[in-house]
Amino acid sequence: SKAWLRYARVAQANSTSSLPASIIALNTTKSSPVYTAGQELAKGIQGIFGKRLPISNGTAKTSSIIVGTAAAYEREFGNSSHFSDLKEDGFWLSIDVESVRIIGQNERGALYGAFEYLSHIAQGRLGGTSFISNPNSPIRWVNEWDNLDGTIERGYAGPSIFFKNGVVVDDLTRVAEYARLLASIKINGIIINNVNAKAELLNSTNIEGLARIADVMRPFGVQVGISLNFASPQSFGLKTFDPLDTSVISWWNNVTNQIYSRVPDMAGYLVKANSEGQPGPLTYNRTLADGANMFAKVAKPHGGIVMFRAFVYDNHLNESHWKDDRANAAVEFFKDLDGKFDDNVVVQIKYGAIDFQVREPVSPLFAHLPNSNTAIELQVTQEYLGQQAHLVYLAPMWKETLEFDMRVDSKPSKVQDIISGQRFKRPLGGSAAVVNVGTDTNWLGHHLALSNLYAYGRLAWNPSEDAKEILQDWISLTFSQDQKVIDTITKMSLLSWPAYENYTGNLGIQTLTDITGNHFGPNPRAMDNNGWGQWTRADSLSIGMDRTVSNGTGNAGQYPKEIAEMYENIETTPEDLLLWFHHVPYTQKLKSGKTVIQHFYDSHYAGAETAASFVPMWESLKGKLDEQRYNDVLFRQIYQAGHAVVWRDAINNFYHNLSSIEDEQKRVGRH
Ligand code: GCW
Repeated sequence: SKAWLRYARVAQANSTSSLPASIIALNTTKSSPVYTAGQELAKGIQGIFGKRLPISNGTAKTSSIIVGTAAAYEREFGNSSHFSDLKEDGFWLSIDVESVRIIGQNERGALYGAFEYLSHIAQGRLGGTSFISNPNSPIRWVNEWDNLDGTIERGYAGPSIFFKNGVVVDDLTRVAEYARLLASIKINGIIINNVNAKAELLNSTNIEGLARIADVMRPFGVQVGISLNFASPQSFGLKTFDPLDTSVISWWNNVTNQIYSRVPDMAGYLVKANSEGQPGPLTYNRTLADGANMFAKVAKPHGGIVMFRAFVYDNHLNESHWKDDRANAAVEFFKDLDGKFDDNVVVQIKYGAIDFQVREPVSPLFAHLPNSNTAIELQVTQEYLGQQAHLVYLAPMWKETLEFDMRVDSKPSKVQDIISGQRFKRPLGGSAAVVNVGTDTNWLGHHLALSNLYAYGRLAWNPSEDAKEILQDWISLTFSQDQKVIDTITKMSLLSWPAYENYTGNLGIQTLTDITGNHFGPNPRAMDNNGWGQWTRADSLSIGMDRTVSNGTGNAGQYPKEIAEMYENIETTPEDLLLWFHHVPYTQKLKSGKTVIQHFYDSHYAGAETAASFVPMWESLKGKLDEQRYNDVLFRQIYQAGHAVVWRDAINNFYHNLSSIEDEQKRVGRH
């Protein structure tokens, strides 16, 4: 449960001579993140150096670690020129032999600086340095899909740490531990319940529970928010939930005031409306913006934010219509609403055009909302990506999305600059990741899956960071600074996403899983003739979705001109998205000279082989890691190796049967 906050003794830290003599925390209120920072510094230094430093609020200037806000520092010690470039939540960290200064723009920033300092010394980086660190965007949230009964939708690490039997649990120890973990990666907000929300969350018992959760997370600078069920007023006895009805508005106003009177710093609301059976404003012929703005208006006086999900689509599509396309839905529903959202609404957009697949083009919606705040939605929980039974390090995939240049108006328009607000000069924006931690002691069910949570925080703060460097920091903090440990886990992790793509869904065909059920394990047949609109259009001759403007669903045309042209033309479409945008014969030649079908066969073998190679790689670390984690991961890697073979054979046999085309290497089918 310590994750990357182990504070193991480091070899270089044998001598404590380079350590200041005391910690000065410039706030002694227990709920203050600066107080937390003081405690955390003492704890970390004790672990890393084996020395307990006294914490004081004294004024000693030399030989001390001082942590506090810029304002508090200047009050105590006079003005400083170091802080002028600090942005909200940012910090200045200065490490010198006898003097460490950790100064936040606000209290939360000071805590972030303390964790940053500890991360430095925990990795044996004991040299002097001085720098300012500011976030790329203000919203760095996690979403938890926890239900009030304690189950978690798409959670793979045991039941909820927040809820049980319809109410908030009594013992919030794990919640506090989670807040600490989140603060250490600079996450500042959390939505604690499922977007498929229940009205009962708003009863008085649960509002009290929410307040208790906020109380334990507050010392870590993590603000709590909730998902709302749009029809809540009706569940509580009103005749309607029409967002323009005055009784509905005053009902929401009243509930919101109640919540904020108990949780004055509540982050805000998350809303999934008119999606997958959830209620929403369209029921009353009101727009999605009308719905979002109703919440925005009641939350605004309290400083609350409304995250409004763009995941709206018709889940009863009919595949016999060649032009039906779920990938078109978000733009169709939202583009005309641009500029109509209140300024404390943020449109939360899933990274891909459909749904958390192993490979998708960036959602075209990012290019259509220049007059709205936006955030990207990622998944740390590996819904379509092996559900933590498979190692899949996701930072490389997120980086591709964040760095993708949408070329809006033929100008540089990276997704990371759109969501930060920079590109379109928006005041708000950022990211949210669905995490779904559970009561398992290791939070996510697979020790190695924590690299994804860690990387999410790092990229939310600074998307320009390198996926490999983030990973190596995580390994060294989590396991060991032994070079072989770092090299081996790095190698496995960086091979893992391409391997998973190889054995689950090639060339942009999506994760070929059981689409109507639990989204785990191979089921290529289920990927057609479903109302969900996740289709491959595979028949005996050909495969792929024609999303061109000239002959298909027109989805390519939803992208800005330069990108649209790239996807419209089969020659310029990146091959890893070939079948996302084009319908081709199995015999279509790729740049490698292979046919599509042969590429399928070969990739599935290659992917399964890579997954199998993780086992001996991991075994080569025996003796270098504690036994429990060594064995836990070994168990998962053996499972992954076997399951990759199941994927390989299921998919290869399916397309072999369908196409009647032989594998050149005679591995597929019966011989
Ligand atoms: O991917 C789908 C999931 C649903 C989820 C939905 C959403 C919370 O299968 O379980 O519901 O997305 O993101 O709303």
